[in-house]
Amino acid sequence: MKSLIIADRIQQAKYDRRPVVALESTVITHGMPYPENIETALEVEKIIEKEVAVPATIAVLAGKIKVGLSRKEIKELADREDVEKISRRDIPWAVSSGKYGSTTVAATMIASHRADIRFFVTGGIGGVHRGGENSLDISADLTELGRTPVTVISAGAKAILDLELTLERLETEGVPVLGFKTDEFPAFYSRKSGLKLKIRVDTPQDIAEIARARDDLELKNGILVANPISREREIPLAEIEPEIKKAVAEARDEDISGSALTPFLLERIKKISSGQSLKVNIELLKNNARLGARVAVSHQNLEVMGD
Ligand code: PSU
Ligand code: MN
Repeated sequence: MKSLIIADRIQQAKYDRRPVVALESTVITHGMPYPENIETALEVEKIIEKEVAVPATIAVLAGKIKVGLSRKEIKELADREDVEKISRRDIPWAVSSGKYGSTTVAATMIASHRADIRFFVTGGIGGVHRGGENSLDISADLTELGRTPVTVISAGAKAILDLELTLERLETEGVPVLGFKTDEFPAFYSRKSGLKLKIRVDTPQDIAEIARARDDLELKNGILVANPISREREIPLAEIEPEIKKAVAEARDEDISGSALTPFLLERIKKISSGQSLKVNIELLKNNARLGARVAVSHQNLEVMGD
């Protein structure tokens, strides 16, 4: 594939059968401000390395999808002002016109799958926006989870969304949603949403085993792991909800829609919460990186045991 470049160190890691974990880049360019974005992106990679797995941050660089950015490339991406947010629909255009782009959950899943990376860490996935029953603004992340066999480790879907409709849509897409040490779907900034999950898992190995059962049966769907933020760091739903409502109303007043909506809402909530939401966002990314690496390691061990 001439439009997809897999970094040598990632190819080597795959060859050596070491566990590799993919990371998205939209959260760097459109999800967090400078300089927290660079700091977090690099720190998250370090956390994965500490768990003895190999991090592979993914983005589009001058029209090539690159799997496994170097630290220098991560910094360059965060510094540029012409970086497009790339979801599935945008990939052919970004490649043919030589763009720089950061990949969303959907686009990162596609690239991970092409590079044979099975586990991918993010903050929160996109989902059905509030009012989505009328606007039909439903993130391509959900359809991607329905068709690409990558396991996504997240803190659930972003609280700016309609979480109930998001879960319904995931069910339709055939996506198992696994609550890590929880019976409830977390609400990104908060541990609880009031929405019950059917499947609870308590160890990384539980998750790896579910992924293996899926592969054994050649089911091609993704899996979503919902890993709640810690008790000490969460912003309770009752506290953040009025702030989200304010941001959603502002977006409506300013006619913000399409792919600009998620970045707009995240930025507004950060301002309204005086930066507290950003701190939580960083914390849950680190949390997810730790869990994602452990799942990849556990999965690798099961493969080696070969049962
Ligand atoms: N999670 C975050 N910050 C983000 C995103 C997720 O904490 O910026 C990004 C992800 O890349 C996700 C995208 O795939 O937002 C969803 O955008 P949309 O709703 O336009 O599909
Ligand atoms: Mn959208």
